[in-house]
Amino acid sequence: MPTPSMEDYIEQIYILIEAKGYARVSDIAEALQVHPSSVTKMVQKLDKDDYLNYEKYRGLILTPKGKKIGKRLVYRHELLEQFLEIIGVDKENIYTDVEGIEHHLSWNSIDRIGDLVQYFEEEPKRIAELKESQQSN
Ligand SMILES: [Mn+2]
Repeated sequence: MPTPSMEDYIEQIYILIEAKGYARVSDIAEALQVHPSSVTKMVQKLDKDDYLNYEKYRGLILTPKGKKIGKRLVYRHELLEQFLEIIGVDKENIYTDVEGIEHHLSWNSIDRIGDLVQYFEEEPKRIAELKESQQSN
């Protein structure tokens, strides 16, 4: 199992590769607001654990294992954003709150939150009802 910090890197590398086709150490450093030397260190660890292949001057690619986990981590982040939005959390808090909780929930909880989001989305009336009940609080 990747640590929370490893998860942040895999998630960000996955997003960069999806968006641009590649992920450079400098792009990862900028996205995660860390020093490039920390990125190099982590990327070497992720390589050793078989999440990616890193060659110093050729860049890096995710292994099938890294891709699979990256996809799940991005899904988890987006799901939690959707969840907080549905329950009425203010827009400006959503990203930071998701970054704070995403690593600390079991996949069991994530799946149940997924059910709940689906429950609301398949019937927009339910979201409206929730909003009404919040207004009376
Ligand atoms: Mn995230």
